[in-house]
Amino acid sequence: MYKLLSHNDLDGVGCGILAKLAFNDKVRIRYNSITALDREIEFFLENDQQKTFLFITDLSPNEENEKRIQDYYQATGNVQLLDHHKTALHFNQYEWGKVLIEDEHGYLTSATSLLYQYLVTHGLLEKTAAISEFVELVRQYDTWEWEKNGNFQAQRLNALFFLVSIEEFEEKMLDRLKTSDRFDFDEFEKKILSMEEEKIERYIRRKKRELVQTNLGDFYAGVVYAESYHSELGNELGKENMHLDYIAMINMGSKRISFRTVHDHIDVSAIAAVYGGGGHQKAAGCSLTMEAYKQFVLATFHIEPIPEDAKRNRYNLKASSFGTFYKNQQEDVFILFSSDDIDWGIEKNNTPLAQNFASFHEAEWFLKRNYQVWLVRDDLFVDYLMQMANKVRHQHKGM
Ligand SMILES: [Mn+2]
Repeated sequence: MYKLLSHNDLDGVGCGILAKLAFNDKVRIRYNSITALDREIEFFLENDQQKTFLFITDLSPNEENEKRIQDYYQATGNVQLLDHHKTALHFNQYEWGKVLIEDEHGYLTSATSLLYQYLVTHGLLEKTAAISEFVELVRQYDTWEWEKNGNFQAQRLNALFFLVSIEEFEEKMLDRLKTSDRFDFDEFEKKILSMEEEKIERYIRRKKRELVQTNLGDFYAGVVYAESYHSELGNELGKENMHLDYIAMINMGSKRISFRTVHDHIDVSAIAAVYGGGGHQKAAGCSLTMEAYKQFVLATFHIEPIPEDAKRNRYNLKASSFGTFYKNQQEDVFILFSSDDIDWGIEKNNTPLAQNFASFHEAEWFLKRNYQVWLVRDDLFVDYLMQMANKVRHQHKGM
């Protein structure tokens, strides 16, 4: 018999599907949240016969269970942990641990891709085109590589995963992987997936208007309350707010925070670790501990969301040679300009700031981080220019 304890996300359930393909009814599977894993391990070690082979995928046991598993391994040899999280690398010290972030070809791994490789090399599962395609979609989704590659099939697979129950998803995928030559969605799935995509778009549009900006330690963070679509939302908010180091998405119901960054120089797994969580460089999470609550909820509760940059302007454009106009909540007006396209400067309420910048983006980054500004709409921009023109005319009359 086999027992698989895996994560309850797409990558974790991908492992369960592979295990069922390999072992059929000889495997029992439990999908767990990060916090529920240790209970399951304890239950397994207390209740299972020593003949059962234990797989743990996409999740890390705590220190106590690490020791218990080592004892179980020494007694039986029946354990394999497979993971790709940076925070799990210490399991490589055990014969039963294999944690790999990047494979020998330089591709980021996922738990599903690691288990696939394991099962195939141990002769437990036969490679097919359909299974390989499925595993690759899961890997690209989990590592976010799909975005770089424009592989929307991967995003759609994850969307489908959330549209149906885990049992239904498993059943659909098992049936497809056993019978099809290639992996694809059927017509009905394609229809509901396109409806779902529209729904996600509307959700993200609403959340963009709720994002607040705050300064925590050395970092500038965007904070938003969100229960769903964390990957899509965190990515979109991060890209629209490049001046923020990371986005923190708070789920009050489950008392958890998800962290996302779009920057290569920021490691959100280190930020999550401060509050006892973990994850990847660009995607991590932690429980909403009292400490985290104070910093992310209490300290940001009074902050107003910053309006989005105006999107449909024809005149007030970024990096324009006429200068670009911004405003903040205190009604200060900022003009970002360059007289020679080399040095960029900022005027605040007609008074130049001391700093100079090497590019428009650097100047805007500074402005957005320090003054919480947004690009104003054309009509406000034109109003402002008219006021200035009036002033100039009056000055001339007075002369
Ligand atoms: Mn994973």
